[in-house]
Amino acid sequence: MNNYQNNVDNTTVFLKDYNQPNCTISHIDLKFQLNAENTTVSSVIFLSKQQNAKNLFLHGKDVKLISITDEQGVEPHYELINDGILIDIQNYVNEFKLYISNSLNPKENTELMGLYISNKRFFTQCEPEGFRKITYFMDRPDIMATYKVEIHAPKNDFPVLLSNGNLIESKTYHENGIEMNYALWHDPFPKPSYLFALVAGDLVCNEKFVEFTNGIKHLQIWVEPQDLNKTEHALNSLIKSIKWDERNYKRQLDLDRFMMVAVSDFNMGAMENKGLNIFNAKYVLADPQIATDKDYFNIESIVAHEYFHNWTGNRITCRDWFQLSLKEGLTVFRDQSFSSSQNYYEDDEVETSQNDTDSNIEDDLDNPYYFDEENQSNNKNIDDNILSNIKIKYKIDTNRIQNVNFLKQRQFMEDAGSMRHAVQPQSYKEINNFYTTTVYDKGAEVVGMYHTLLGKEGFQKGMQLYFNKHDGQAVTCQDFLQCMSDANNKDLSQFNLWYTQSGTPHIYVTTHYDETKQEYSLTIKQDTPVEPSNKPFLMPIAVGLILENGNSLDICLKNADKNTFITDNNKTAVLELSKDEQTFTFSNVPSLPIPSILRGFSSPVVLHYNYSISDLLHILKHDIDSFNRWQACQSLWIWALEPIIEYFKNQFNSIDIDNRITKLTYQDAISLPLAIKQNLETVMHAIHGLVLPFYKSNLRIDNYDSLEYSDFLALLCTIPSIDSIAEHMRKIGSKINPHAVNAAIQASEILFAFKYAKTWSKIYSFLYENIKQEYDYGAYSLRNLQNMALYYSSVFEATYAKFPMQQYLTSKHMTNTMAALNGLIATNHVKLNDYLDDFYNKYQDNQLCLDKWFSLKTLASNCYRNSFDALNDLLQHEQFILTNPNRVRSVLSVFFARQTMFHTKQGYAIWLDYVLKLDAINPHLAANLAKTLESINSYDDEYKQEMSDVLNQISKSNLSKDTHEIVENIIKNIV
Ligand code: HT7
Ligand code: ZN
Repeated sequence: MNNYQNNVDNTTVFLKDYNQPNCTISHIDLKFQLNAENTTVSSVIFLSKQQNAKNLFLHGKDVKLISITDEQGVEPHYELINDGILIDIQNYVNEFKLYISNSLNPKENTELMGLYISNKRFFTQCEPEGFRKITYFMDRPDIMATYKVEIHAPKNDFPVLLSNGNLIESKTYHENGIEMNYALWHDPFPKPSYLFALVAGDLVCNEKFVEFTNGIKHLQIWVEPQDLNKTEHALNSLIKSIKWDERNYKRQLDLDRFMMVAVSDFNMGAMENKGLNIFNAKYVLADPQIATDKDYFNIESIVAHEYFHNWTGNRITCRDWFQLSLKEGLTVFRDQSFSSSQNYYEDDEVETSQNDTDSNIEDDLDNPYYFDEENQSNNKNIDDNILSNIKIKYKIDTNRIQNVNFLKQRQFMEDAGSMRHAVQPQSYKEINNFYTTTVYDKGAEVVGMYHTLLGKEGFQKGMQLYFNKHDGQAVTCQDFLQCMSDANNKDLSQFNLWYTQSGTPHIYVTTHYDETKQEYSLTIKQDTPVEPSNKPFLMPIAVGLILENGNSLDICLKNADKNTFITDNNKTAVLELSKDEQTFTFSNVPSLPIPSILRGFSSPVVLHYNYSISDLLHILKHDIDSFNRWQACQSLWIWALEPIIEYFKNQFNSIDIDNRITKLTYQDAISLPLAIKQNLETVMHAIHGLVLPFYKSNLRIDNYDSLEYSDFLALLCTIPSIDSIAEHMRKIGSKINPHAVNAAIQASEILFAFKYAKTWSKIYSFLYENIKQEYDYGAYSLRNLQNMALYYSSVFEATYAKFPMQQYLTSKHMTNTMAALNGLIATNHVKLNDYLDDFYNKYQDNQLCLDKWFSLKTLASNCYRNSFDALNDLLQHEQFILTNPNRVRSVLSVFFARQTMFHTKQGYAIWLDYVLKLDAINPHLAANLAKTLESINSYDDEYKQEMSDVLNQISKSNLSKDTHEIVENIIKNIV
């Protein structure tokens, strides 16, 4: 028998071994008799076999077989083997049925995969291989069947019984004196088993009947009774998502009823089960008292993501788990476009009227940024020179900036580390380990590159062909590529390498200006340092040329390839790089320009170009591309930080905890040698130069344009995180000393805070008074700027901490509450603990707020000399519950990712202790936490040594398949 998709031990599954199933299943009837410790599941499976099929393998894990019979009521020959049952089907006709009954114990299920209990309610999680923990089935995504589901449970405890599709029947009846609840659900759309869902318990719902293009739909969101008043935002986000998909992809909601459910114990963000999306409560529940703006934003984008899966994932699904990015990369691309479009007035409409010239320029300057005319004339005393810089029309997409920032920090790290894999991996041991940033976020960039290469219309043609051709099928990434290729009549075979080759490509650009010919050429080379045998990728490189006066030049390409797109009102060329080395020449270039390369981050690559500091300052001020302005700003910050990091490196040359400064003071920062602060002075001055005129002239809470710009300014003023600096270190091949980097960031924050203390306090005071409390993009942007100013103000007046204390005491919005506490943490204020205690007392009954408190306490623990005592107190806290992933992450993910005290002997010992503890409870969670050490090779030797020690120690334990695969990979790749 072929073992493919039947990964029963520690064997590796290979993409190349894929075989079509020897049977298909058209339908399954399921009957659940729910009981916490002994649930029984009975099924009737409708099968068709291939002519010569001898055996049928049904997956089944942690389930107890009660009976198996065929249509004649006869037990077939079978063998129970590891995690499944092998059935002799030789004697059956082509179409046959099997009747199976089994039992399982949901209460014991702390892995949160299959059927489990959370707060006395039943939930399921079947992706990727959880259905086999419910019953025996061909639990592989290329088996698509319709489902009828009968649920029985005591009415008192389980008044609500939900499953996929349409409710056919519900009633109550009596059994052994107990009132029982019964519901029958039917999902008419064939689906893979990973999309099956069941929810049962005491839940209430907020519902709306909303009219869409194909009729009125019944939308429901189910939560625990105390949370009903926190569901409006998620429900509205669903409505927005449905409308957006109708307008932009011509996709409609296919069911009459669509349900969302919140659950407190969940391994990921949410799950797109057909018609019954299940969400981690953190990504559904919101009101201004408990949720930050970021929470509101995340809820909107995750609700959209799960809804969009209905077409990209559910109706068209993956042939096997190697194709995970087919649905995840594409759906992330769609949710990112959705989120970006929420920042603007207009959506990304598919159909534009032929005569409507205004709407046809969206490829040039969609959502242009206008400097408010009226406002200009009202502010006669503004510095005209600077005004002219921001008067240019351009779009600002801070969502794109944040997405790329995340990708560069996390996915680039993965691509350079031991868990490196292609977007379409070639093999795995545990598929749970492949829900990675490469599959999701690099996968989304790959989809984005089709969009950039083919243009918006070409991309849509490809999408429509994909929907029409593959609806109801389980397909591959290559099927998607073929649709893009066929719909546009373009050979994209080279593009397939983005799916099959791992590692981040680096591109090296050199330029040449020929004054006499007025020609400017760019020579671009590509290679992938971590995978030298990679073949060259096909990638779009978006380039503009900026003149000395700050204007972007109209593009005129010499020998332009017919495929080269010119966008942004003729200011950007999308060059197609396909070889190891290529030269592109621009004509009519009147003077030496500064190239703005990789606008909008047009390909997921590391760019090497020898920009001078004045080039970067010029781009920061003048580029029409907001991404490249931000990128220039990041490069400037890093240039400023480098000498300071070097200085501290010499001070922190030992991993010993006592050798590290917990919090720098103003005195420490100001007494740094002048020479190492010079770059910083230049950068701070340039950034402040953008902030000052803006807030003086343009900051009005009713001015929509200034809202977008505030968000952008807040990003420019934020010093790169340790992860961004690590990304830069990898690029230049240097190693990280986390304590030195942390000290350099702190010193720079202090110096920036003090140098422009007046600006921060004025911005802060103005915004503190004026922003409305509710969530919308405008208020979100302004609060970002407000709280950036609060942060620097707090650092400046660290002793009194007037602003954060006042903000905490008067806050009506969790964003402001959290920002105030972060301000106190940043300065290690003497009253910090009193405030954190107050927060605890106020919010201890709300689990999501309690998670926030745990995170704040974890961050605060770094402030103290006895930091590990503080952290250990937290880990011993009665509310620190290891079976709840949100709670675990609120402490351990924060500690591992954001605390420099993690990088000590004691810190690594905590990693060892908790990865081991969690592995016995929830391997998926443990394996994800274990990944923290995957970037071991990026660290200075002494850190590496200590990390190796704990890795070697843990590898000797009896680990789950999940954690074992991660640890084994890390160890194997230590250099
Ligand atoms: N498709 C979903 C995947 C998922 C998942 C995977 C493994 C373990 C638990 C899980 N919960 C959800 C998430 C998504 O929408 O991308
Ligand atoms: Zn997804």
